[in-house]
Amino acid sequence: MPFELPPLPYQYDALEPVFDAESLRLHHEHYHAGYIIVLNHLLEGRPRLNSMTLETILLDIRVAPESIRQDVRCFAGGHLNHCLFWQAMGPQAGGEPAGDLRQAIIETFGDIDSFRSQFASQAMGRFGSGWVWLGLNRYQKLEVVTTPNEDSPIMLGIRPVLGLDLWEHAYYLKHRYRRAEHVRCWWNVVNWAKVGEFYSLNLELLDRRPR
Ligand code: MN3
Repeated sequence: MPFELPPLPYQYDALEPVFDAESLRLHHEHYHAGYIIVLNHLLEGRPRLNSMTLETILLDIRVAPESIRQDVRCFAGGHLNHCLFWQAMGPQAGGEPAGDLRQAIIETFGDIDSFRSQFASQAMGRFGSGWVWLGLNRYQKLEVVTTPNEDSPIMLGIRPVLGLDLWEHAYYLKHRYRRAEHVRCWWNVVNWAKVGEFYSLNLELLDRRPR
């Protein structure tokens, strides 16, 4: 079954003024949709790859034949990264994490502000295009990591629960070159309830996996 562009769980103007409607539409209808078109083309007529989840492929990218390996890495990663990105945002969101996720963030980073500043400084430190992530490592501990291009944190053994797109296409219309402003404003649309669900879900997955 070819992949399809999942609709956003909100309207294109729902994240104004953090993301203007035009940026969000282009990002979803042009960039994300484009990744899926190429991904489907790459996987066409390859039943072995098609029988695997994208996570499985990215965990060991060598399962993809060398001739398409680099492209699969980019476009499978791009599709997964954006799926998580859209879902972890929402209108009337922002605020602070709650529940188990809040506890884990405080345990790992000291407090919520220290987490935010570590996330922001890693975002600023990622040269060129890429992503910054909050994710769970195989010891079920939270980590902030960045990835270049469309690499998935899964390739680093990190299961993502929250990610921010650092490509200029994510913020250039609104913030121009000001990545720090993009990161700072973005906290206002983070859907912490959803991120909390991803956290619990991934903890469970890691629980079931033999170590
Ligand atoms: Mn993007």
